[in-house]
Amino acid sequence: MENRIVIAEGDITIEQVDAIVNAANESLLGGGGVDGAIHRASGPELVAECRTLGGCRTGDAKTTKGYLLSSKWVIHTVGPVWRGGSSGEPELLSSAYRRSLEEAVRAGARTIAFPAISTGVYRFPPGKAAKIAVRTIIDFLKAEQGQNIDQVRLVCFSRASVDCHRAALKELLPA
Ligand code: AR6
Repeated sequence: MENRIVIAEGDITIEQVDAIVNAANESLLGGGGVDGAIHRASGPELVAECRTLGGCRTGDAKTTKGYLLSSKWVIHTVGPVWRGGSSGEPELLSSAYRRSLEEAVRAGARTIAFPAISTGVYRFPPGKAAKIAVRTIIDFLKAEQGQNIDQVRLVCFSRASVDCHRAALKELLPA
């Protein structure tokens, strides 16, 4: 399991994986943060395909091609806006990770890179989010469906985010 979950620091748009995950909003029509970066790097055909999808509910995920990206697929998911934690935010964040992994398997992607969904504009506390991300990924990789995935990369945009994910991995996957 150890080498199937990798924590990296950097820009997800240059990841060499079969699929990258986008932390989108329900419109799927683009935005700021990692969503803006992915749309810029993929080119205008990405939003054109997104327009055909009819949006995406919070906690769900939908797949498009990657266009100018090196990854073949973009899996667009929508994490929850943090509203204090009693509005189903943990369950919805877990669902965003799980549905993205299901979409990866459906597309035939064996390597997948995630950003730290909901921890930017949507204000989910990074430590709590990292634990949910790592827990959900471990559970998925252990299950039968997870045998179709070789590697999940958690691509962090700051050192602090790397530290959160390292701590979560250490706690949830003791050596
Ligand atoms: N590579 C990897 N991670 C990144 C990158 C990048 N190029 N750019 C930012 N991050 P956010 P959210 C990190 O705000 O909280 C958009 O407008 C960032 O530091 O992108 O899910 C959408 O359209 C943070 O850790 O997504 C939605 O409206 C993480 O990615 C809304 O923001 C997520 O931050 C979604 O908010």
